[in-house]
Amino acid sequence: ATTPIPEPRRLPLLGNIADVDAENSVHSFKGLADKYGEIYRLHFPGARVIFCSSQVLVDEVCDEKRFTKVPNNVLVEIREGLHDGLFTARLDEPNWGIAHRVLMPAFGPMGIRDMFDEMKDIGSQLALKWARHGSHHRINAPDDFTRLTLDTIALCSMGFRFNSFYNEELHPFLHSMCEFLIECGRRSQRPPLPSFFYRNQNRDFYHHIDVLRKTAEDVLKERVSGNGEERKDLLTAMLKGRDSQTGEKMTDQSIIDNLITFLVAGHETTSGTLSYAMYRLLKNPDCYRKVQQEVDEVIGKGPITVQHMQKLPYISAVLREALRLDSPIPIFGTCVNEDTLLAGKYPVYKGEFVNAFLPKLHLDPAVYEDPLTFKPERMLDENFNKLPRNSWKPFGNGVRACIGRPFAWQEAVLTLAILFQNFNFVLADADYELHHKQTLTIKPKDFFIRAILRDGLD
Ligand code: MNH
Repeated sequence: ATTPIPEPRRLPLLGNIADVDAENSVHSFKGLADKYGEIYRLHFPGARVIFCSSQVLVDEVCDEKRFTKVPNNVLVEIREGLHDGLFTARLDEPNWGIAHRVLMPAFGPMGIRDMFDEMKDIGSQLALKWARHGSHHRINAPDDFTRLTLDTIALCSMGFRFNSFYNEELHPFLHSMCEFLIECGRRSQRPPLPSFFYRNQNRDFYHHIDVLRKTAEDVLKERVSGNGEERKDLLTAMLKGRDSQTGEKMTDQSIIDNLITFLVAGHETTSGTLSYAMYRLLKNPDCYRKVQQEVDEVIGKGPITVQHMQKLPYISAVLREALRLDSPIPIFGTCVNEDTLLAGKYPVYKGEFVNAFLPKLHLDPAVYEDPLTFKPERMLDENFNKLPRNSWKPFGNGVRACIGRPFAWQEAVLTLAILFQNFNFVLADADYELHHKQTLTIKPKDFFIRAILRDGLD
């Protein structure tokens, strides 16, 4: 016998639009999961979307024979600018396979180690800024972590320095990228009126895409003309690499798509991860002390090296546990290949969208004891490796999982190591309670800290 998937009541034309807060849809989806349980279906004009919130259901959705990523919703809008770049491509588009195979080695352990020195360069700029501001300065942690992650990905992917720590104003490329992403969000929410109604917005939208693509094209041309050719970065990997399967090289257009993709996919996510980790540590003094202890014992006061990165298991566990409680990308979407039953009882139909909903998956009481409590210990390797399949998914799934994961991991571990080696931290507002700001990703809202040099005189 089958069980129908619960569906909230809906309006004739608008479906469930009124059930979802346009500013904070994730919060609405959470509330609906509280009310309707591990699975529910929403209807929107032109699409039906199912949300899965338990490990048992998400585990099935991760079966790539039955479910496939098809860019949906805001990804469709981002495709206007980034085309079949890795993040926004359909799986059957040839450029996805070519770019995936060319880039996998560059994002592997060796490739990432080569980027350590440049990551440390940017991390040191962050530490220097916080040291100079002094212990009374209110630091907007998510803002400065975003400067860090943007400057890091731009430097390591194409040798470009935004110097965000030295400018109050955003670099024109970054300004256009922010405006582009904000407008992608709006476009995915607005009613489908004739384009005439949106002509001003559309003109600006395509102007920002032009700025992004022109800047990336200039960097590409400069590199091809011989400057910086000896760099070991992602641009070099894309220019030199050949697809192991077809022998093909990436086209210039595909290289430009992916350069911008790295910046889009690689900055808010890593910055959100660092912000959530910092928040959790400040709310859990025992864990905070263990991080400081680990840094002092493993690194001490000397220079941080790439060899240290494998020797900080507690910091890794902190990052994993922070991502469990708050995943910057809280949803990944798939599409049903053929009519099938979920959990042997819920019918889903070919072409329907099925979302894995991480804010609930990651609190599944069948997997996580005391799920609301921050306990990095449960994420130490010996425990982490024993978790049921597909119960921790902040990096997505299968061949469409995050290609930048080792990059983000090294950057985040290194940044926490630099910061805890040099500073003590306190909340700038002792009574701060976590709120989320949702853009393309989610990150802490109005989260301010103070940084006190450990051996400083101030
Ligand atoms: Mn990343 C895909 C999360 C850092 C580049 N990333 C994904 C997906 C998730 C994700 C989830 C899958 C999305 C989907 O199924 O639609 N990414 C993260 C998180 C961090 C992160 C939580 C940081 C922590 N990502 C990075 C960094 C880069 C990057 C850093 C670049 C250097 N991510 C990508 C790319 C894809 C992706 C590219 C698309 C991969 C593909 O589909 O082939």
